[in-house]
Amino acid sequence: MTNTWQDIKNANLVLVMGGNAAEAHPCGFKWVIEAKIQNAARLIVVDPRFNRTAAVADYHAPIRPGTDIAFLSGVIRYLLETDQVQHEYVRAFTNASLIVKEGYSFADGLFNGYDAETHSYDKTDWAYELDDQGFAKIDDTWQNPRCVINLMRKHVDRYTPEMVSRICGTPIDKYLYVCQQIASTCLPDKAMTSLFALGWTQHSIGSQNIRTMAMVQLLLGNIGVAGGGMNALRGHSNIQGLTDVGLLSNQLPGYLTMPKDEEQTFDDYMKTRQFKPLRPNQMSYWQNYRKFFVSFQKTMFGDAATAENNWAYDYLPKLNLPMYDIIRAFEMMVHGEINGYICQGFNPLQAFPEKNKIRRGLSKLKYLIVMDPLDTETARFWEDVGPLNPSDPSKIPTEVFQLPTACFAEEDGSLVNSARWLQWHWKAANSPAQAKSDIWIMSAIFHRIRELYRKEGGAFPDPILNLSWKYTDPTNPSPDELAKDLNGKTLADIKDPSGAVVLKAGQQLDSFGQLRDDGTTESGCWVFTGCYTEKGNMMARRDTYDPRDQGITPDWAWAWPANRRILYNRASADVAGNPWNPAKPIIQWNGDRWVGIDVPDYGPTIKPSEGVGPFIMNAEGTGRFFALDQMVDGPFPEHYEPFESPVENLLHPKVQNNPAARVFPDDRADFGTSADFPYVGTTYRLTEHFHFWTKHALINAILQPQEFIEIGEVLANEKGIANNSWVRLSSKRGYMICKALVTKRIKPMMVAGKPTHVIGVPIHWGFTGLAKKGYGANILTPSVGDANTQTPEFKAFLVNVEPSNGPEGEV
Ligand SMILES: Nc1nc2c(c(=O)[nH]1)N[C@H]1C(S)=C(S)[C@@H](COP(=O)(O)OP(=O)(O)OC[C@H]3O[C@@H](n4cnc5c(=O)[nH]c(N)nc54)[C@H](O)[C@@H]3O)O[C@H]1N2
Ligand SMILES: Nc1nc2c(c(=O)[nH]1)N[C@H]1C(S)=C(S)[C@@H](COP(=O)(O)OP(=O)(O)OC[C@H]3O[C@@H](n4cnc5c(=O)[nH]c(N)nc54)[C@H](O)[C@@H]3O)O[C@H]1N2
Ligand SMILES: [Mo]
Repeated sequence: MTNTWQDIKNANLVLVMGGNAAEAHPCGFKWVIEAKIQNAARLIVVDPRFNRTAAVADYHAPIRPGTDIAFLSGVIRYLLETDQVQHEYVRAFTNASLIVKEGYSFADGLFNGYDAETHSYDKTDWAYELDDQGFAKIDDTWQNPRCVINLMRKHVDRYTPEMVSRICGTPIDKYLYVCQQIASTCLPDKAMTSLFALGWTQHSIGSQNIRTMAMVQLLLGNIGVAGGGMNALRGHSNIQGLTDVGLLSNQLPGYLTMPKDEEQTFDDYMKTRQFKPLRPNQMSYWQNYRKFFVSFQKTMFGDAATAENNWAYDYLPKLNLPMYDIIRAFEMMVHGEINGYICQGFNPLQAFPEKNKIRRGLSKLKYLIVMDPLDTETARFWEDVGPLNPSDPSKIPTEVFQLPTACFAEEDGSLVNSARWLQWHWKAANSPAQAKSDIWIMSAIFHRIRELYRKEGGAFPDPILNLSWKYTDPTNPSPDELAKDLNGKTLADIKDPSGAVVLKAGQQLDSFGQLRDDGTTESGCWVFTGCYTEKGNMMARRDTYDPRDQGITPDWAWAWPANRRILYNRASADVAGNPWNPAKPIIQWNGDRWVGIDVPDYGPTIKPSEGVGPFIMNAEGTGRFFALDQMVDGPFPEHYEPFESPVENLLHPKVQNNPAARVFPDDRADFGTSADFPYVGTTYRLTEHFHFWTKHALINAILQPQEFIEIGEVLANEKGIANNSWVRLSSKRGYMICKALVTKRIKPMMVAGKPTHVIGVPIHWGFTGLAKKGYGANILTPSVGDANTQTPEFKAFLVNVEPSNGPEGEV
């Protein structure tokens, strides 16, 4: 979230599109209700289904899964056509006026630089025109046709209301009503918040879905202000923390990035990371990359990271692919390229696409280690492929080790929530029987591996032998010690230019501004610096003090970065530093400094006249309509059909799908067509279950005991399917037999002139636990990765449905 949960109450319009917050975030959703009560906010839901959020909304507009870019590009066109944009904001805080290089172009569904063989783009020309000093050229008059604003206008021109309606299946009047409502927040004192989750991410165009809405929000001046923002409602309690500490294979902690194969030397690595400012006076905060990186290496390798060995740069692996995501890991297993797998707090047999492929992969492993408090389907994959297809374990060589772990409630620690708050929690119970904490188990594995390297040498033992491990109890580092590591400390006395000691050696740091690139500081994750200081554990703070009652609670836990609650808050004030919305100011310039209720984006004495932009991580200091080379599939978003779709791409039939999405060759053969599978399947969760674990709890198992699908009345009538009867739902990849819930909440949509039916598939059932056995939704879903993140396309695929006699006959 750019903003916070509490801040939602400041919105005038809450748009839930690409998620189902009432169902999946019922606790945080109370702030939407507060917005309605306290601020007379309207709630609009754009979703294929009339879901539980729609049930309490002021307005619901249906949309075909996988078509949000068309919808939102249409919104951008509408805002520009009707001139409902916040002009001063757009000019000051976005890249609208910057001039794009000649080489950039877009035609017939493809951007320039496409290589059909590698399914990837050469992004060199997705850049600004630069002047002699290396600054981006600018045209404040917007006359130059290559100004970002003009290129954007041209790009979205094709998304007329008629075209949007034909692609999305949203009736024109409903679409235009949503456009009007969104446009009403272009006034400086009005804000819309965008709440989204998997309805946007789980597509082959997932990242671009989000970008399109970010562009809408920039046009409206809704980023950085109270009640505004791009608010990703995140999943597991600590999934935000997972991204922050860099657990994705292409990341290091704090959004530093893994070295690539072609970056064999430290100099090569640094060359492309310390972005120089692209406009005069801009911060371009990544200029400090070296300080963050060196401090990280000091945490990892201690005294073994020295200036002489380039801070142990050689110890880091070099990535030879964009990333080793999970779909790729299973692709490699299937081909025998991975033969051991440690599966910690993860149930891929249930959670990942093409269940049969996941199972094939697991069946080829030499060993599988499962660290989980529960008996998961993945740990028992050899027993059963679904409830009805017992397999023959004697044919599966994989040796499975189950290591029972504690769960979060049985340990101290911190969780990072969607609002970037690091909240400390305290152990509530001891773990049962032989269960051990993840930290204990990981430490034990580490010590044994290090012992083996010590004894046997091996190809390159240095990183393992020199890993810094200075914990009081090396067999079980305490959560406090680990948290202090992430925060960071001084390793020597730090002196100012006059030689006076400003920070003594061994002190916990207060802010990442103190980090150095000379080896005198360490920090495991620079964005967390400030969470555990000499004053103590800031994450454990529980003061509800809220100046101005605007949902900024500076003394409740701690938010990264720098305890800033609303990112880009410099943009909450105009060019001169006066709040756009005087009723809900966040920060303002008082003539000497920035004052207000939140921590400003940059130093409090930097004058507005210096023109430093709020988007300090971007080298030009502005928000981006044109994304430069940051997205692999285009600097502007473009509508592509899901890989399984009931219609041709109406904009450019020859480029049907995202040309840069990731599909492995074998998986292409597993796509079905609408001739065999005429309906759109989409998968989602229910309030009563948390994925695949709560079926182990009796109460939840009783609340939602059995696998079912949701199907609209029209289709049910056509197919002779009665409510609560058995059906067989199939895709090219598999089938499930389950109960049908016939509902008014899903209606056919007119797409490209023909009625299109959506079938809803909740995801929660499997073959362990107390609920009735189920096949699991992912028996149906395809292996396709979003071009930028490789998130699977779980939300739009093709299925068929038929009445069935139920599972009995097949057992
Ligand atoms: N009770 C409960 N809460 C949970 C979870 C749980 O398992 N149970 N899981 C947690 C996790 S890990 C996550 S990631 C979050 C997920 O939170 P959400 O993303 O809100 O959850 P989903 O149920 O996947 O809902 C997606 C919504 O998007 C809609 N949708 C599908 N395709 C499209 C599309 O193309 N466009 C639009 N506009 N909408 C679409 C679906 O109809 C559905 O209403 O929930 C978290 N909260
Ligand atoms: N078709 C379809 N598939 C989906 C989705 C969808 O919308 N549609 N959503 C996707 C999403 S967003 C997600 S997040 C995934 C979820 O997929 P998973 O993360 O695989 O699902 P969970 O059941 O949450 O599994 C987490 C496991 O962690 C264990 N656990 C809990 N606490 C601890 C702990 O402290 N230590 C350890 N070691 N283990 C612990 C739990 O017992 C549980 O078995 O599913 C994905 N799959
Ligand atoms: Mo998730």
